[in-house]
Amino acid sequence: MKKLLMLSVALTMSASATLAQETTLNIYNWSDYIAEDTLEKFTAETGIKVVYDVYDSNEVLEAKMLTGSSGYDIVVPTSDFLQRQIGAGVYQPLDKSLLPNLANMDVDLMEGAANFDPGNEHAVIYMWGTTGIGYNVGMVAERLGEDYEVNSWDLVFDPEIVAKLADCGVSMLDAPSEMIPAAMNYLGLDPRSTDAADFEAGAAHLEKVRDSVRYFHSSQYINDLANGDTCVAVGWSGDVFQAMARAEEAENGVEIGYVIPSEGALQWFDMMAIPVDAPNPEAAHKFINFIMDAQITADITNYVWYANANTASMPLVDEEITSDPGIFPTAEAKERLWGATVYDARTDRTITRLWTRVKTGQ
Ligand code: N2P
Repeated sequence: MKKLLMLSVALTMSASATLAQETTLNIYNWSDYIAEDTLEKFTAETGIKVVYDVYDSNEVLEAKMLTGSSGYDIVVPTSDFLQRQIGAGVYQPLDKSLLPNLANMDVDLMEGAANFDPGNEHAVIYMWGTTGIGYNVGMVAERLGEDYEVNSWDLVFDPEIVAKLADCGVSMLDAPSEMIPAAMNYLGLDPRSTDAADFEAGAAHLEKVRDSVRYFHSSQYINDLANGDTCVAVGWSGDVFQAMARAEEAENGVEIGYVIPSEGALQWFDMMAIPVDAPNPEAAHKFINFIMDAQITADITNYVWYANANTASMPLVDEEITSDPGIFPTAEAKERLWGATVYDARTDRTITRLWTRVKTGQ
């Protein structure tokens, strides 16, 4: 009897050891996009170990997703990319019975996300933001005059103006489906157009300012702005605010501003989703539900300066953030924002081809 009991204890122990070994969650998320303690807290609460990789480009993520067998349990595409990838059968439907914290989410914003994922069947909003302009207040004033008001895409798209800033360093996102439509919008074209001629025009305009652009990159600008190594960056809202915070912390005298230009800007949503071949979908659901906890999401917003879509978290988000129109745009500014457009494969190829030309001149 005693022997039998011991045997069953040994069996249980080895079973739980195997289980612990298996319970690893592989996450692939944007860089600079999570609070310092989020993963630690998740592991403390669930016992699930996390392996966390980062990217700074939807194209890079998409290539991995379309190849399959990425090994990831959670990825965070932007809504337009999400829709195209859902169409390609890349994601599994969520089991909402495992996501009670869905009740915390903002109904209107989730409805907006449902435009890309009907019924919110595959994904939950992680964070959202805008694509605008970060700038070094002092360096720009030195070059354009104290009275120059930074409120327009002129800063990067007017060839004469951007040429005056080239010496202090101008960067643009390496994000063709954001940069080309922004240029189209500047030319008075519909930024949501899918007409090849409009993309040609947008790209041709980018080529006119390209000589004034030091680099195209989607994460390097945070440190460069913060250190005063560059003075203007087309960038994502929270990332520019992180640059602001880093400069403040370094007490280096660098003052950064972020503007949603008066001509309008892209508003995007980044979505947590579970690949169809995720090794550990159960842990993935636990993670999505954990992120939707009011305090956890508030902690992330307070650290990365991105807006979230979690109504319950709002009272826990710093007032400095909720009241900043660069992070939570005013109703008036919202009217000037446009949503992401989902491109078919052919349009996507056009954009990729034009982007190579913009970046390399060929
Ligand atoms: C975080 C960038 C996330 C915004 N660094 C891109 N959608």
